[in-house]
Amino acid sequence: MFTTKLLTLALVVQPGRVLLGMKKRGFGAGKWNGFGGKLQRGETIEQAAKRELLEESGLVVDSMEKLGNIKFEFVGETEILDVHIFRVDSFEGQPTESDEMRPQWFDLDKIPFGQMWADDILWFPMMLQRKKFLGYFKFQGHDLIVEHKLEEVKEL
Ligand code: 6OG
Repeated sequence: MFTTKLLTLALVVQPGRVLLGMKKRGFGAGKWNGFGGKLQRGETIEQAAKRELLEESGLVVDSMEKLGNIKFEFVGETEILDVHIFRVDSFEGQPTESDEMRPQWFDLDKIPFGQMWADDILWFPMMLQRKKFLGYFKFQGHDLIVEHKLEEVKEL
C-alpha cells in the first residue's frame, strides 16, 4: 500500500545565477537544494511553497511560477514523495541562513550537481528554460536512480 506525501520545492533564479540552500538537517542533509517542505493543514501547495521559502531563506515572494511535478519512490519504502516545483524570479529581502538551510548564490555554469539530489541535473535545464515538466524517479538509497521518466509538458 503506497501513501503520498505532498512537498514543495522553490528555485530562486536571477540573471546568470540560482539560489540554493545547503540542507543542514533532516531529509537530504548535506545536499544543496531549492527551498521547500511539507504542506500544513489547510494550505494550498502554492501557499506552502511561499511559506517554506520564507522560513528557510528569508525571502518574501509575491508570485511564483509552477514548473514541475516529480514523484519520487524509494526502493523498499511505501511513501511516494510528490514534489511540486516552482520558479521564483522576483523577491524581496536578503537570503538569510535558517536552522534548516544555508543559502548561497551559484553561477549557472557552477551549479554543484555533484552535491545535489541525482535527479536535479536532469530537470534543472528545463527549469532554467522555463519549460514545464513531469517526472518520476525511483531511487535505491539516496544516491542511485534505478528508473526514471521525465517529459516536457504544455500544462501541469
Ligand atoms: P523536508 O523533509 O525538509 O522537505 N526533495 C527533493 N528535492 C530534490 N531536488 N530531489 C529529491 O529527490 C527530493 N526529495 C525531496 C522536497 C524535503 C525537501 O526536499 C525536497 C522538499 O523541498 C529525491 O520538509
